[in-house]
Amino acid sequence: MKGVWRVSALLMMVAAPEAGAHAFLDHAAPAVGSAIHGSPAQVRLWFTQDLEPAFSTVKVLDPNGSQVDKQDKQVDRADPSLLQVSLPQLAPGRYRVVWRALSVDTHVTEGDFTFDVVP
Ligand SMILES: [Cu+2]
Repeated sequence: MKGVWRVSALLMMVAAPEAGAHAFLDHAAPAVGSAIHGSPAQVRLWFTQDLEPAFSTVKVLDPNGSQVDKQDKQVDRADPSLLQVSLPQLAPGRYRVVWRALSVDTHVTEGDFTFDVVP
């Protein structure tokens, strides 16, 4: 699989025995490590648990590390396990999605992954 993804929940799994209940990234659109033709309108992250909207964040960084999303991140009201942010038109390149999720179980997980925009 291309691209890179990291999740730093290991520490918390040791610290909290009910670690299985954390909000882990289930899937995303664009998918983790994917290459997509054309610029996506938004990035959507589905977690394994519902999120606390006020403390859950997602940023999209361009190949220079600059934040390019519209800074309008939100947790979907109908599906509180879905965190999303919208994007302007993106030039071809590798983008990094950096997320931090506060689950309704009060635990925090964080991670990042990349996707490629190809012409
Ligand atoms: Cu938890």
